[in-house]
Amino acid sequence: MSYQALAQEAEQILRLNWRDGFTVPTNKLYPFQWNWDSGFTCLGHAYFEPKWAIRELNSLLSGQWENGMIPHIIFHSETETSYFPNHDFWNTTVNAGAPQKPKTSGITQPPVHGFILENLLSKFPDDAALLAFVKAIFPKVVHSHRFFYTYRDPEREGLAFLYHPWETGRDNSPLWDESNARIQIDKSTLPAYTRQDTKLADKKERPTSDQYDRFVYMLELGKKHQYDGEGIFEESPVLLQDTLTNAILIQSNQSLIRIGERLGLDTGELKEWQAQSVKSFREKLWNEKLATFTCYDLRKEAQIEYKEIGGLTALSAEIATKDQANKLNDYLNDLHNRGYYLCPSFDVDDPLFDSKRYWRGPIWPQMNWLIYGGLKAYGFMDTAKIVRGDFLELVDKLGFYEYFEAQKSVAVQLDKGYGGGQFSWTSACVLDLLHEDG
Ligand code: 9WN
Repeated sequence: MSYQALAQEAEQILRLNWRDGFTVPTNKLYPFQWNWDSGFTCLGHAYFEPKWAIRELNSLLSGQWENGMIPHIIFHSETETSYFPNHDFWNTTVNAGAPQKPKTSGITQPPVHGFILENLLSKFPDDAALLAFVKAIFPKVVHSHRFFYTYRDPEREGLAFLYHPWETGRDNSPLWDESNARIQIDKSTLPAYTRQDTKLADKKERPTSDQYDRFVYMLELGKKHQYDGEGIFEESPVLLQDTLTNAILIQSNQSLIRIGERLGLDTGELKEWQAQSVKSFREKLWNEKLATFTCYDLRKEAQIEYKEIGGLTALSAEIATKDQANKLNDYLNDLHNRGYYLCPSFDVDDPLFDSKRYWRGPIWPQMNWLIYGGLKAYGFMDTAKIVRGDFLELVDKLGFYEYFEAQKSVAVQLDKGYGGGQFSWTSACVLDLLHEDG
């Protein structure tokens, strides 16, 4: 397919997934607005309906809680029943600061919106409507960061913890396996539920039922503590300082600082958070033996020693030193030379690698977009080109799917990608990366 045809299809999909004010990640599998998806989706709107980006973010922020949290799902429809868990199951009325309408989930997702705003401003630097919008929502986005520093960092380390795997955006990554194993599921007390996802996507490409039991268990634990109570930190068997979420928080802090300085807005608090977060990320999460950044298990008080995609986001957030960045770049080049598409979501040499199953191996569009930017920032132009080219090749060959096979020898035998089709962030990342040099 020519680049022009790819761009046309990307735009068609984003128009198809637009719901007069926000975008669904894909038509059936995910019928509401998702937090970090909507941020990435704005990158695509910028190329054909820039005003949609403003509406998209306004819709997302209509679900913000008084404590600052931007929920991971905004249920703009209360009658849609094709997704589990729906708004009733979350029952966010347990927290007085949750909005009555729209209904939302009770957990969050990686805070991409600061750097998405900066990206939009770089595309339309003098657009008066965009500038006014950015000024108006700046305090709300800062407040969403304050949520992480207030409710998710009780020891004031500058590193936010997550307790629900859905919050990292990479739900069933092996990262969670050891913590998940601490949860004793008692079917007689776990609320009854019916999954909808496996009716709409291939079971082999989705999390297992054991993992879903744990997703529900953790949801109930959050609910018991009004979703922001101190009891979560005290009681949760799963407490993880995630590389990706903290790197994205740092990247967005930096974008907000630059925006604030340009527009004359207060950046004092952001600068304080940022200094501490960058320091702690570097000191606590780097693993010399694995030559990557790793997540930290607060219950076990140890790093989770896996090479996985979160470690690479230290490039996009420009946290890595030059030496650390060189090591991450070497790792990616080695994978490329061994016949893998970049960037697999999990260590291809680990027995837990599963090239089909969601966050246990496949390639994810928005991750390639992030890592492409990070490689460029460090001057690794050749690797950046591979990351961009691999993603565009996968979409061209296998369609606008949610995620993709990482092994070239397997991908060549396939006629489609994995998970949901006609996917919004895939389309948005295609549009944005097509405008970069090849
Ligand atoms: C749960 C929407 C979301 C993404 C996540 C991805 C997947 C949801 C699910 O889909 O998670 O939030 O039901 O599997 O893991 O990153 O935001 O695209």
